[in-house]
Amino acid sequence: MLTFHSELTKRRRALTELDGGQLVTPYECPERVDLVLARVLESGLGEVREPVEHGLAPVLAIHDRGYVEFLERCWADWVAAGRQGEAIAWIWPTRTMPGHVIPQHIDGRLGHYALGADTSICEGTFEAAMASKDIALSAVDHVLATGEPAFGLCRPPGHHAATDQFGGYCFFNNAAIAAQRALEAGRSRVAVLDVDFHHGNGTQEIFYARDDVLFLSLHGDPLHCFPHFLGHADETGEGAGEGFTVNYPMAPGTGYAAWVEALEAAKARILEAGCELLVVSLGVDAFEHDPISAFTLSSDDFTDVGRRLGRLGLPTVFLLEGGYAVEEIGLNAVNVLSGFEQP
Ligand code: SP5
Ligand code: ZN
Repeated sequence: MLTFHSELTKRRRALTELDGGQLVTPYECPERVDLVLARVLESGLGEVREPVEHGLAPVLAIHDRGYVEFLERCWADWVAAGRQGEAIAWIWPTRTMPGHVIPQHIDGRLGHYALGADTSICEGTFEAAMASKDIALSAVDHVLATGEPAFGLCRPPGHHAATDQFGGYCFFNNAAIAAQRALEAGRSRVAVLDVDFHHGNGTQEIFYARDDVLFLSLHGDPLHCFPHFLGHADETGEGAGEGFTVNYPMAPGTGYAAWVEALEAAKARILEAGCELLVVSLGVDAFEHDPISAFTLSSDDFTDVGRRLGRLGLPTVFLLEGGYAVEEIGLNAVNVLSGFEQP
């Protein structure tokens, strides 16, 4: 299958992540892209292409305009405020201080538009996020045009990004932007299947009241795992979207046998709902050696995941999300893709 890749994704090279009360080197680093690309090339998966620029219109079909403008200006505003480090949110609207007016000060704006403190904004973040969504759009366009599968080597990832919030290393919701693109190209229902270890809170929020996108997520139980405040099994959609959000939270320590049962249940729901295209939010952080996650999938299990997805027989676009065991990220991601091609 084709891979879409851009060197521009490496324009984001954050130096800091607030983790465990310390500033550490971010888990979501540009080397991830090089390692996945290297594995794509050595495995002979197929041709690698540059994405086509799609501009902001497909972003604004999903995200709030004020949010997009904030992301574009954030680093310049932060520097203009005389700050030395990277832009990290540190005060938020809360239950007792809901904050119905968007502040003008950069500290208030950061809190308004951030959903966590794990994601620093640095120079180049907006450009990398633009390249990442162009990769997702180019990949889905290829699937729509040919029916053949495609892999978007997206970075930064997208599934934690909500209508007007960034966090969890995500800025633009690549999977949501791609799903919307497929609807606009005439597909009547699209499935977004999120196999990243973390719940895809952003994708869920974006489509929660809609029945044209079926969102399904297999993830660490939010009682114990990031993002902690969304992803419970009783969140099933609202209004017209009732029944079109499906969550499979699983306890830390969950292994492949239990995980694959959830995968098969999700596949059955995708077929039942009559989805015409599948967007896979392909995080490989369910891997047993992932440094920030808690499932125990092996590299061979990822091949089996791909095979099982291939048996759905749907036009499919894979978009990279998380995966932080940097040594093995290429192997694990490409195992899914190779498995898909030999179902
Ligand atoms: C796309 C994606 O996978 N985003 C995940 C964001 C998770 N950010 C919070 C990570 C907290 C890590 N704490 C682990 C402690 C080990 N030192
Ligand atoms: Zn993740």
